Amino acid sequence: MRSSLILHAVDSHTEGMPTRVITGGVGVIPGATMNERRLHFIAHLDHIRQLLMNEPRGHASMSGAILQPPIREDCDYGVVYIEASGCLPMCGHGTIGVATVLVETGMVPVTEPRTVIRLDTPAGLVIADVEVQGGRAVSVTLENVASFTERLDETIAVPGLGAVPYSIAFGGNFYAMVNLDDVGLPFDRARAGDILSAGLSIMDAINTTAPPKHPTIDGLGHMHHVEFIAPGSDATLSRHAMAIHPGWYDRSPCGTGTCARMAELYTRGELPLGQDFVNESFIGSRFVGRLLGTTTVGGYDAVLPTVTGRAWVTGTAQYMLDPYDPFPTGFTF
Ligand code: PYC
Repeated sequence: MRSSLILHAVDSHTEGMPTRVITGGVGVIPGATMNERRLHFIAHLDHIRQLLMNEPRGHASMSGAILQPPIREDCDYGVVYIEASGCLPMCGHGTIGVATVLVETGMVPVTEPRTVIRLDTPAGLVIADVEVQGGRAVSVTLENVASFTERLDETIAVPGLGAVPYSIAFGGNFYAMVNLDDVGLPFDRARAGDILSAGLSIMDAINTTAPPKHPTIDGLGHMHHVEFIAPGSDATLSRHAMAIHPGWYDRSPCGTGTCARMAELYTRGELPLGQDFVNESFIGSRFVGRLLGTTTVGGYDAVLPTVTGRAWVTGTAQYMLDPYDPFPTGFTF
C-alpha cells in the first residue's frame, strides 16, 4: 500500500447532513487568525479539500471540518470548514458535528450534564454547549456569531423568473431569503431540480448586480445560499429548501441559515428575544433557534443567536492518496 498523504477522519451527520471531521494529517495551517488560515488554505491547500470532498471519497453535497490548534487563547480548538463548494467562514451543522465528535471520542474532557467547548472559527468565537447523558452527546446548542439583516424587502431582476422579492441576512454566511410562492414553485422534493436552478439564477443576479459584503470578515463578498421559504412558515415554525452554490441542498436545517432567518424575523418585529424558533429542512429534520440579545456589527444592528441540533458519529477513516491515483483531487460529476 502506497500513500503520499494520509488524513484521519471521524465522519458524522447532523440532522442528515454529513460532517467529515479531520482530526489529523493536515498540520497547522499558517495564519495569525482563523480567517487568515482559511484564506491560506484556499490559496495553497485546496487540493486537500478537493481530495476529501469530491468523488470518489466524497460527493456533491459533502461537507467537513479540519481541526486546528486554536489561535485565540480562550478556545479549545480551531476549525477550518470545507465543503464540496469551498471553505465557509462558519458552518452550523458542521460545528454541531465537530462538538459531537469531540465529546464522543474523548478529545475534550467530558463533564455531565453539560460539556462546554469553545471554538475558534474563521467567523469568530462559537461556543458549543453539549448536553451529555451517560457519556453520549445528546444535543448541541451553539452560541453563534452575531447575525444581522443586510437588506430587507428588495427586488432583483432574474432572467427567466422576472422581478423576485428577497431579503439578505448574515448568520455566519450570507443568505438570500425568498418565498417559494414568489418564484411559483411548490415545497416539494420532486421539484428539487427546478428550485435549485431558480436559486442559482437568483445568486447569479445578486452577485452580478449587488453582492453583499461583510464589514469585518475578509474575503466574504458574495452570496452563495438561497433560503427558499415554504408557504405557511412563520416566526415559530419555518420550513425551507436551502439551495447552495454551485448546485446542492443542505440536508440539515442549516445552522447559519437558521441564524440569518432569525435575524431577518427579528428585524421584521416578528421574532422577539427569548422565543423558540423551529427551522425545518427540505428532508424534514429540525433545529431550534433562539435570540439571546442584541449588539452591532460594523454599523449593522445585530442579534446574538443560539441554535440547537443533534449529530451522530457514522464512522472513522484514514483517507489516503496513492501517488499513482489518476484523480489526486477527485472529480465532480
Ligand atoms: O449548517 O450552517 C450550516 C450550513 C452551511 C452550509 C451547509 N450547512
